[in-house]
Amino acid sequence: MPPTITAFESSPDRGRGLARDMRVRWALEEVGQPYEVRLVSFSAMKEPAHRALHPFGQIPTYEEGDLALFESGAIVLHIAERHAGLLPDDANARARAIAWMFAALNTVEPPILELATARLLEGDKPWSKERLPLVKDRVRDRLKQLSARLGDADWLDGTFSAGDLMMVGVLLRLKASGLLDEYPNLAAYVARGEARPAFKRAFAAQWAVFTGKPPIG
Ligand code: GTB
Repeated sequence: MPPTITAFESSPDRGRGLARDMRVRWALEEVGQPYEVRLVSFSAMKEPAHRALHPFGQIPTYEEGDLALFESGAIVLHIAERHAGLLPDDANARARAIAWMFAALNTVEPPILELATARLLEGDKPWSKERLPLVKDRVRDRLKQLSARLGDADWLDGTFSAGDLMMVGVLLRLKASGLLDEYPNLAAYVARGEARPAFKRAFAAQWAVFTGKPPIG
């Protein structure tokens, strides 16, 4: 039986691939594992049946036999550990790839989420105009540091790994903001991730949920 993941029945991003099921789909495509998707509505996510899988009433979840997981990072790590293709064989390189996964989720993603909150949930507050530039600068700080580390390399630590998958997945949220374009090597890094056949297959699958059609182009 293939694993089953959950995704938004109706994604607020209108199929742009920004919800976190995209990372899980991408990881499964990279390792060549088939999977099934159960679509859940916002209200179903808060019901006891879904909360039994995800204590915070969110997507994505992952069910495989008697294993149920939540948290996109934990799910991608599980997939990467069980199947070849996302973590190097060398023990030290493997540990570094996992460190990049944590860096993506724990160091780079928080200011990006803060920016989304500032824009989407606090945009109408009287102090919003004053705060937004500060929040943007916190994102820039992280991008500058990441850009310096990546330099002219294709990937963060040698070959493509789950660390890159997670980092690209996190940075994608910035595409519409224009901030990524201030760091051309990061914009090119994200484009390299998006150009991977496994990314394209994952993107097409989540796009079809929203549109009922394959992506254009
Ligand atoms: N830390 C958890 C993980 O990494 O898995 C976070 C999971 C999470 O935030 N899930 C969101 C969710 O279920 C969907 S991805 N939200 C519903 C709820 O909390 O009730 C976050 C997301 C949502 C929408 C967009 N978008 O529209 O662009 C992007 C990302």
